[in-house]
Amino acid sequence: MTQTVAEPEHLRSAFDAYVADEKKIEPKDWMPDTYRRTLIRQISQHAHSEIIGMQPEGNWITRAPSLRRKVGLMAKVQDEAGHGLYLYSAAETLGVSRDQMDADLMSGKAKYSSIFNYPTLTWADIGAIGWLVDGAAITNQIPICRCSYGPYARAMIRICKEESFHQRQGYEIMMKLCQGTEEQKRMAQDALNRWWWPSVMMFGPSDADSPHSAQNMAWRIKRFSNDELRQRFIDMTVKQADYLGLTFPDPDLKWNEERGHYDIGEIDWDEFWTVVKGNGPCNRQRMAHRTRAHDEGTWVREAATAFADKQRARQQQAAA
Ligand code: FAQ
Repeated sequence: MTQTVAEPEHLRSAFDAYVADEKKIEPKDWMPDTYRRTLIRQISQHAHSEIIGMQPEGNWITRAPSLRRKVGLMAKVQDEAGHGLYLYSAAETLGVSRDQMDADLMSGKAKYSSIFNYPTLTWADIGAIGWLVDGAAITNQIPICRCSYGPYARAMIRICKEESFHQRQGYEIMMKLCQGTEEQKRMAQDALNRWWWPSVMMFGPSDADSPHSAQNMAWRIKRFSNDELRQRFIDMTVKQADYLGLTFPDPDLKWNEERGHYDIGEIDWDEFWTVVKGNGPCNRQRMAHRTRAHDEGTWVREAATAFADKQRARQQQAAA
């Protein structure tokens, strides 16, 4: 990232010291332009991920196997819409408009998490998403509750509580399937087989190939590197799969006594970058659906704006 405006050195060093002292930056505080831009990038991508992430699960609301499962899934998908909204609001405090963020998503300029470009083929995928995708999301996001930017850190506290509930509902779906018939257990295993590697990839490129990590860690936006968080997720999840009686689609997965961690096989980074660059199994479908929903919501945005204008005019008349 290049700095476009020369920034006073004393402001920059005061900022660095403030952040190093674990103090929170608030919207009206001075901040380096690169810090502002990197936060807009990360928070808006995070918001887009929540909104696009509603699609693979929304696909199963009408086909959930019971009323209880339908209620749980609807609540989860609604929570994700809420997370998107807190995050868009947090990004707006940095001076970017919601319209701009929407435009960047729909033009393909802004990214969203690679994981949401995979299809949900069976009900077991809803269990696997809750267990693995929310499990990975929490592992990555709990440290963001201590992020140096106040509005992002505060939004993450509630989001993590809700994600943790989502993870449990997913694991409970997997548990029921694994305790069910042979066919149900096969569905659970098939879902783990398909969602495991994409979940491992969610943490982003390995540290050596992560251009933003060093600066983001210095600014206390990130607290741990992509590989550290990935390892934490793997170590936690292997034990959970053992309890379910499921196995991983990775012959090289094994405990490394010396490191005190599980080793895994080679991650297919070609697949990761293919998906990130827009050519995964569902990228086009996700964007077409999002664009259609945005267009169909035009009248709602216009009506809300007209109503707000009317209220404002009434208040001004009453005050005059
Ligand atoms: N997919 O240098 P780094 C959820 C991009 S929410 C796509 O390592 P950074 C809830 C990265 O943007 C899931 N792109 O970057 C839910 C950058 O590209 P850029 C989302 C990826 O920012 C659950 C380039 O690669 N979570 O799941 C991915 O330091 C269930 C270089 O990477 C967040 O957004 C990826 N997986 O670290 C909803 C958490 N990874 O921008 C529904 C907040 C990397 O230069 C159902 N974000 N890239 O063009 C973060 O913690 C960070 O932004 C990382 C990436 C860790 C994602």
